[in-house]
Amino acid sequence: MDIDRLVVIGGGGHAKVVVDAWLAAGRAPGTVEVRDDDASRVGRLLEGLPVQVPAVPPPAARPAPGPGPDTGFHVAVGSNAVRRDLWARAVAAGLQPAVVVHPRAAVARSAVLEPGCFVAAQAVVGPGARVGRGAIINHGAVVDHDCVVGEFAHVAPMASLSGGAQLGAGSLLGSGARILPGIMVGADATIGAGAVVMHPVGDGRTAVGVPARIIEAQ
Ligand code: JB2
Repeated sequence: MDIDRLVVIGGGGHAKVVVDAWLAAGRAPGTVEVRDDDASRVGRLLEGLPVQVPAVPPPAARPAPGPGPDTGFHVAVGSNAVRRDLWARAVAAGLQPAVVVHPRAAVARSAVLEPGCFVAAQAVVGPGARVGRGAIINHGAVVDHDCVVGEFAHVAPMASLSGGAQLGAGSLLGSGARILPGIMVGADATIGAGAVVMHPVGDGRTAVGVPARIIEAQ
């Protein structure tokens, strides 16, 4: 979806990154608004923009349908579970999800970016790769050729998936962690910062270290 106005849902650190990516593409500050459910954030400036409540804009706060700018929403919250919930609320309210890609990310022509995902500055998404809806590819992360990042997953800064690797829906690949070629990590899994995943990791598991080993829940 090509849009020329953006509603950013979330008013914390990740929202700053998303707003910056939007503005870095040369768009005017008046084309983006920031919304949060946390009333204590109202009026605070986020990258120069005042935070408004509630997170999902009520109909009266939306542009009238018809000719004029097309508006999309982007949920900019780091928690995969919260991001998924806010996404569902926004879609139920009739809003359209928008992909946001920093102009200095490198996304291959044959990569697929599903609705509402985010690709940060210096990130790479290789040929044939797929990034699921609502997923985050954070600063400097690498999603190599033919990899799959599931919906509402998060590839943290400087983390990487080598060719053909997979990260399941709702999973976190921690900062600087690596998944070696063709290895699969399941859904709702957590890979600790700096880990090197050499063997498959099942749904809901946590793996840490080099080589990565499964640890039980504390
Ligand atoms: O249950 C919730 C909820 N929990 C947190 N419901 C709703 N509606 N909103 C929730 N939030 C919102 O997430 C807060 O109101 C706030 O907008 C945001 C949390 O902001 P914070 O700055 O704590 O985190 P973040 O999610 O923006 O960023 C985290 O994830 C990024 C990927 C941080 O860890 C960053 O350092 C990281 N880069």
